[in-house]
This record gives sequence, structure tokens and C-alpha cells, in this order.
Amino acid sequence: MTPRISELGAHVGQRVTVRGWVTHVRSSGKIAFAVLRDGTGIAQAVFVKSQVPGEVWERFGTLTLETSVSVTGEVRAEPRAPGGYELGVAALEVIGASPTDYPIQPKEHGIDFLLDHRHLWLRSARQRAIAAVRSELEQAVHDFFYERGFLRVDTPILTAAIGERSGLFSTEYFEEGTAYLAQTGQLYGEAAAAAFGKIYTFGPTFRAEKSKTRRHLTEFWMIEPEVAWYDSNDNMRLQEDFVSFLVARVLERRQAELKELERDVSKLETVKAPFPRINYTDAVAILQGKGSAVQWGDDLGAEDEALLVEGYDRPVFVTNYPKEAKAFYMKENPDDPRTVLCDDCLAPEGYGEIIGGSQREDDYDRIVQRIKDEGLPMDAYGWYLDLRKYGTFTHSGFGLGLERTVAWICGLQHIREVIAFPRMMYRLRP
Ligand code: NSS
Repeated sequence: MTPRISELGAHVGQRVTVRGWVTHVRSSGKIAFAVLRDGTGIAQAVFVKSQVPGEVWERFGTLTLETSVSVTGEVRAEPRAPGGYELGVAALEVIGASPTDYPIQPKEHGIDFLLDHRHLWLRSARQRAIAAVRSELEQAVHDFFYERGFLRVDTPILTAAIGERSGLFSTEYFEEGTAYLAQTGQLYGEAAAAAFGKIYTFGPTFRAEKSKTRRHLTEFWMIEPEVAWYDSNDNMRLQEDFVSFLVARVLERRQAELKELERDVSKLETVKAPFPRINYTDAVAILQGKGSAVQWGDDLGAEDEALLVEGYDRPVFVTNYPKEAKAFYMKENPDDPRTVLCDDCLAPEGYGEIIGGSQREDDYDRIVQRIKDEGLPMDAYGWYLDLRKYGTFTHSGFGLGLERTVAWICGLQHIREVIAFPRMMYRLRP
């Protein structure tokens, strides 16, 4: 039998073979220990000199950090052992030696060094915990929308020039000229919402932003639902239900990982719908009262976002931003035409914006005007305008940034650790 380490509990008293990598060795001369990792957990292999063949004892002596091995022995429950189980070793095979210059040693390494060795850094317990929370969230995203009757629609990554305002990555596209990597799936999502009613996209998005902040990647994953007949209020209700669902799922299924990350889970347990809503104009007044230099008309920066959520135990919506601060497709607010029917969802504890959402402008003439005002290339938007020409409809949607959400839930200051191989302005390798 070759169980994974996480399955050892079902094999107590049995002889099994475990394959994995050595993370730690120590020996007293008569008894020796090797801690193994296989990605599902850790277990301790115990070698008793008087009980194992001489060659096995000698082979133990060759084990180094990250040697890959196959260990056969009897499973014992041992509360004091890392992982809670140990193997009383009978046999040991070395599968792949690991020279003693393994780059990541149990000591402090600088972040650039770790990112240069990201392919190896992923093997750490902390990185596994983050990856497990991310994977849990991805599954929860699909479950949430599936349970609510949404269709998943996969939108193109190679697009003509259309999207958000930030920088575009481009590439040659046969005879068609320049193609751009998608910054959002939204505009295609809107077409799909008119066709299928309730949809979501979940894919990589790309922004050639020259920002080197702790919350920007050039390639990140976004979840974008788009719903026919939803107005801005319905949209925020969906967002708070969605975010509460995601947090509850991680609390329910990933306690061990949150513990590994030393996350204060009491800060997550309060994340329940409904979320407070602050109108942008009020937010500016609150921020000015707290000493911020923000002026009406500005988008809110990271510091302002952190100031604003102080004292809240759950995410906060900031609604109805000024038109100038937001994208052309957002619907004008009938109660205050200087603003649009939109919301940013700000995570608590200063993590900042995790969602941008809005009701979409559904009036043909108004959206044409917005495209002109923004100086966007009208010809690229022909098909998008058809959605307003043929049976226009009230609709709303939002985009949740997966990496920012994982960083918040895991309690990480920087989003570079929440994706296996981060892409940033100065990082294309490994
Ligand atoms: O630019 S957004 O605010 N909005 C959109 O892209 C809309 N098209 C979404 C929609 O309505 N369908 O980005 C949405 C979220 C934002 O709140 C962040 O959580 C995340 O996407 N985001 C990023 N994450 C990581 N790195 C970068 N550069 C980044 N930009 C946005």
C-alpha cells in the first residue's frame, strides 16, 4: 500500500510505503528520525539501528534536505510526532539525491532570493497552506455560482482593444493587426448575460501597469459574474453573499492551513452579509475628517481605503463614485449625474479593494457619448453597442480579484505569494 501522508490515519498498525521528500533529519546514534513531506502532510520516519538492516541505517546517513525517498514501515499514531503519525521503518529507498547546496535552508532569505527560487520555495509548509486556501476558494467560486444557476462562460484572452483603462499587453495577430491580452472578461460577459441570463467568467486577466505595489500583479485571476435584470442593489447583495460564502467555506474546510499561516480567524468569523455601504461623497468627508488629502473626484488610494474601513469587522462597500474616476460602461446615477451606479468592496483590516462592480449603462446614446468622451476607439466597440441596440436590458456585474481575496483571507501583506508563479513588472521567471 502506498497511501499519501494525509491518509495514514486509516492505516495505523499496517505496513505501508510512503513516498516523499525529506525536510528534516536528526540522529542520536542509536535512533534516527527523518521528517517527510509529500504535499498532503508530514510524517516522521523512525529508524532504530538495532532493528533495521545495516544498509538502511547507512542510507539514512546519506539523507539531505529534499532527498526524495520511499520509506516502508508500520504506521503508528504518535501525538508528539510532527503530523501525528510515524512510520517504524523497515526499508528505505533513495529515489533522488539532493546535493547539500539546496538553495532554501532553514534560515531567513530575502524576498528576491525566494522569488528567484519560487519553483523550490513552493515546497514550504507555508506555501502549501496558501495554495490550499486558494484552491479551496476556486472550488467555492464554482460551487457558489453552480448552486445559483449561473452558467460559466469562458471569454477570450486575445482581444481587440477593449477593456479597462490601465495598460495593455499586445502581440501580433496574423493579418488582423495587434491583439491585446484581456484586462477583463466583462464586455463579453455582458453579451453572454443577454444570451444566458446569469453568467460568470473565471480566468486570467492582464494589466501592463507599472505599479510595484503589494496588491498589483500584471497577470491575475478574476471572477466576473454578469446578471441580466440586476440593478446596482441586487449586484451588491450578490457580492456580499458571495464574499461571505467564500470566507465561510475556508473557515469550514481550511482551519489547519489558517493555523499554519497564523491567521487570526476571529477577524474572518465576523464576515457576514449584509456589509455596510458608504456613499463616495460621504466617504470623502469621513476621510477628510481623518486628515486625508483626498478631494471629491479622486479615486481612493490604498491609504484612504484602509482609513475608511477602520473599526469595521466586515467588508465595506463604497458606492457611487464620480464618473471621471471610473470606467465608461458604468451607468449614470439618476439621482446625481456627476456619479455612477457602482461599488468598490473594501476588505477589512486595511486589505483594500477586492471587488469593483457596477450597473452597466444600458442607454445606447449615453454609452456612445461616454466612449467619445473617453477618447476610446468607437470601431472596436461596434459589437458591444449592439447589446444596447437590440433589446437593451438592465444588467449589472462585478469583478473579484482572486489574489487580493486570497491575500486577505490568509492574512498576507503582499499578493506575490498567493499565486504559484507571480508575474510582476520585474518578474517573468521562473
Ligand atoms: O478593474 S477592476 O476594478 N474592475 C474590472 O475589471 C471590471 N471589468 C469588473 C467587472 O465589473 N466585471 O478590477 C476588479 C478587481 C479589483 O477589485 C481587484 O480585486 C482586481 O480585480 N485587480 C487586480 N488584482 C491584482 N493585480 C492587479 N493589477 C489588479 N487590478 C485589478
